[in-house]
Amino acid sequence: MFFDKNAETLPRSELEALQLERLKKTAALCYEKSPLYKNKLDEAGFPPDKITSLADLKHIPFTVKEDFRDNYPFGMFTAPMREILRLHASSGTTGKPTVVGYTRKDLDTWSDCVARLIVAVGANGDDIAQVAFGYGLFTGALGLHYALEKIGASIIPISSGNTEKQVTLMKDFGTTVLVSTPSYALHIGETAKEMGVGNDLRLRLGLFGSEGCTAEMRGQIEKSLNLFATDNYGMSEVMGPGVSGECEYRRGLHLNEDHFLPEIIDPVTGETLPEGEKGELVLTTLTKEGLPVLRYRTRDITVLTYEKCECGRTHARMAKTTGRTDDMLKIRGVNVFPSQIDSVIMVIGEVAPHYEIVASREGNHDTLEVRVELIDSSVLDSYAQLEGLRDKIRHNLRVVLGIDVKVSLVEPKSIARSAGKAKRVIDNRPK
Ligand code: DLL
Repeated sequence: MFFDKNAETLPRSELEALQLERLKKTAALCYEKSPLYKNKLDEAGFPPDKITSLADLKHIPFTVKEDFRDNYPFGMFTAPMREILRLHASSGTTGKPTVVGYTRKDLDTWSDCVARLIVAVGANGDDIAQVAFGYGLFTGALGLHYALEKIGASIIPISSGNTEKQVTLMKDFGTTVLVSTPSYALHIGETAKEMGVGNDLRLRLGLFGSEGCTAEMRGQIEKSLNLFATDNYGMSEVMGPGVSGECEYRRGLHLNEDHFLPEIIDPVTGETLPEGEKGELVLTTLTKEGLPVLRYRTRDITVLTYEKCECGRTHARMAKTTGRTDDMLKIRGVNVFPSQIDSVIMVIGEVAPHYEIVASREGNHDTLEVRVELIDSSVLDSYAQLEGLRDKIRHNLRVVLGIDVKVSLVEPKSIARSAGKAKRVIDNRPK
């Protein structure tokens, strides 16, 4: 199903012509209205009038998260404040939040972009959608909210948290679509089971995103909530949700390429990589007015394919991200991505899908501990059973990671649940 079939199935030559025209416009807007971009482009000796093809993109300098922080709060905006209708912000682990602003047209484009993605997985006007993302400065809740409104769904703007109430309303209101982070969906599923209402729910579709979700974790969510789980991706700096999302075939996430121009670069050298190679995703906005970005380094690692999808969409697809360049833990010289650990834990039947990863330093030696929650605490009474389970997890982790990891099995319910993005990594090593 399509929200905007024409745009979503544009032949590639027409799409590229449109992208080039929009790229020129966006670069000119940045150059004219933003001292930051004027300086960047002048320093690179590449003012916007030099752009003649999409290949010229590589001459444009990158934009990074620090640019937002350095220009806090509104220094990156290219529209006057009276034209900015909405502000959102995302707080990182350090420093000032990144602040983003939207004009009326930006808000309209945003809800169109998200609407495309949710219609692509079958959401429609008959749905009752429970938005369990946190409403507020985070782009997730309002991003999905206005798109659901646009397609005519009935929205329950419950926000995140208060999980038992989530389950009660889900049952009483006959919620058919759940919108949340995948980790919160797992927690909702667990709570529904404890409340004994698992079989009374009418959920059919999960619109998840905002954090990684391995295939194994998706399997867990689908089993516990009995729904079709789909993934959508985005970031505040570029728009919020609505950058890319799966269609019903779930073979990668379609990028709204008429609004965002994607590239894959080598995160170390910054060189653009050819199609099919894995690297860091870089995005340029093509239609934004309030806060356009040129070559924003997302830090997310993925791979793009331009092959036409079975659903008929022509827009490039990105693979589910395998992690962020800044998520990666370097343990004794080996690169470890939390998603690798996730894929092991999620398929071990005796443990819950809740875990923590703790990196420490002993002398000059980095160590990694994975704390996993048991489903049944009686295992703790049997040394042989406990050791057997610990050995199995340790072995499976060694196969995937290539290094030895300490595995600790902890009491059921002892690892904190998250109502938003799960924070699974604790890095105690000195900086
Ligand atoms: O998380 C926007 C969003 C909200 C997307 C709701 C989808 C649904 P930020 O808080 O700025 O924005 O975080 C952006 O989250 O660079 C990725 O590292 C990560 N991320 C977002 N979506 C996904 C996803 C929102 N589907 C950062 N899979 C991004 C993996 C994701 N990581």
